[in-house]
Amino acid sequence: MVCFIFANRLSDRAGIKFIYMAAKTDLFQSPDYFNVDDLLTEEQKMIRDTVRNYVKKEISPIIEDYAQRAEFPEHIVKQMGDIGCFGPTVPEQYGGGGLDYISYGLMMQELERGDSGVRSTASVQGSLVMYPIYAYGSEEQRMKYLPKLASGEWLGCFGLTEPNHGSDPSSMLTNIRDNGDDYVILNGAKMWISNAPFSQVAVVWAKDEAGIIRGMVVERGMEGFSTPTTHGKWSLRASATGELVFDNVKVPKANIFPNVQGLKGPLGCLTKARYGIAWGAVGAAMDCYHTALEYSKERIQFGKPIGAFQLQQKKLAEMVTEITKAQLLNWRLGVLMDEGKATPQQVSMAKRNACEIATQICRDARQMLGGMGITGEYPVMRHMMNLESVITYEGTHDIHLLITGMDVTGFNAFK
Ligand code: TGC
Ligand code: FAD
Repeated sequence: MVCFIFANRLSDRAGIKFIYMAAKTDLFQSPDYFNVDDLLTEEQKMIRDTVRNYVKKEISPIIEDYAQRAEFPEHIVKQMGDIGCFGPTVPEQYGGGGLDYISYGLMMQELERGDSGVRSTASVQGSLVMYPIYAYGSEEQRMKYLPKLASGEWLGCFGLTEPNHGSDPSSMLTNIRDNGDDYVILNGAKMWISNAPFSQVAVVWAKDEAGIIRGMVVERGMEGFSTPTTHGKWSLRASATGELVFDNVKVPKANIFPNVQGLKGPLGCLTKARYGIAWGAVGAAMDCYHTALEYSKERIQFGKPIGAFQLQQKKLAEMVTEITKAQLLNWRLGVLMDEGKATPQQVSMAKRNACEIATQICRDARQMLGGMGITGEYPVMRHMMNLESVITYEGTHDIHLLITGMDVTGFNAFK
């Protein structure tokens, strides 16, 4: 409603008519230039359409307003749990969806078509919180946490990055000390943690006395554990970001993951989440392409639609080409994931490619919308700013390039 009034005011002032009002109803249609739909099963298409309809009904009408106010729409957590967006690949006996990786990718594509922050909430919950509990946890840990996380009753977060250790998490300082009883003592701080201010549980990575990285579940309410909110973001404004501060927190030894040690623990989770981002960023790109295409057919300058000018057609043609290439790359990666053959390096390439093309498409779309492109009347500027986080988190653009570089040359540029 707030946005609607804003639209009227803008239109009145500028003397412009209904072209701007069209943005109020989400009429998104996905580009599918190479009939990628033919590669999907009926079930995958149904899952994709369910999430698409959810986004149209529940996310698109509210998200601009929440982003403008830099507020997290907490109520969507339960909604996303209800439609199965949390832990779709986790087995059903733990509350997950038991689905394939292409279905998971399509879900992330549709959520991020709505907003990267909404997809972030689901990525963190499913790939960075539920996945490690499922893959590295004890049966007791699985039964205690997974059903509540899958349903959206609880929200979780993932603490790896520290104030002085981002791209290089192996140098982390957060640590646990064993006092010989049933608890370890956790000290340190994590920074830039999605979902942190609203989370009931945090999956935290810390070094033991031997310097070995261990993962554990820290619960809100444990004495000495706090989650201050990070303010002042120009990106992912509808997603809550915070710190995790541990001041002599007594964590039960029963909360430590028994089945993984070392950096491969958190990096294994990141492979799953980066896979979801590869699909998600394409969703944001699709939304910007669709918006720019429709606008170009309606906006008249020099007596004809701007879409009739060659320069604008070049932008649209390049957008749909890059979206199509990324769709096919993601689909093939999904097949490899389902076959258990995908490598982390392939996932890095897909994440990096999707972020690259999506940021460029959003910037071009914003320019095609002229002055209107900088307003919240259209989703483009919000996507564009969100993607500055997406291209940075889960491994920066340059880190993923170096991962590919190492894979093809055999030389490790990190060491
Ligand atoms: P390195 O010596 O290469 O590897 C250590 C061990 O890990 C294994 N490994 C992986 N395992 C699974 N998946 C991967 N992607 C893996 N990459 C490496 C590796 O085989 C080795 O295993 P082992 O058995 O020999 O011990 O480690 P390194 O210290 O040299 O670091 C390599 C580097 C730079 C690639 C890595 O540190 C890295 O990826 N850095 C980027 C950090 C990052 O992505 N942080 C993300 C934080 S979480 C986040 O951003 C969430 S945002 C969520 C949202 O809101 O959506
Ligand atoms: P730095 O590592 O300091 O990098 C700065 C620059 O140096 C980058 O351009 C980088 O590419 C470059 N650089 C670094 N090393 C090299 C090298 N070897 N060679 C060449 N260039 C290099 N983390 C979590 O643990 N959990 C979360 O939920 C989470 N959510 C996030 C949400 C948001 C909105 C943001 C912005 C970040 C989030 N992060 C989270 C943190 C994110 O993963 C880090 O920001 C990211 O890994 C980069 O770390 P950094 O910011 O410390 O940058």
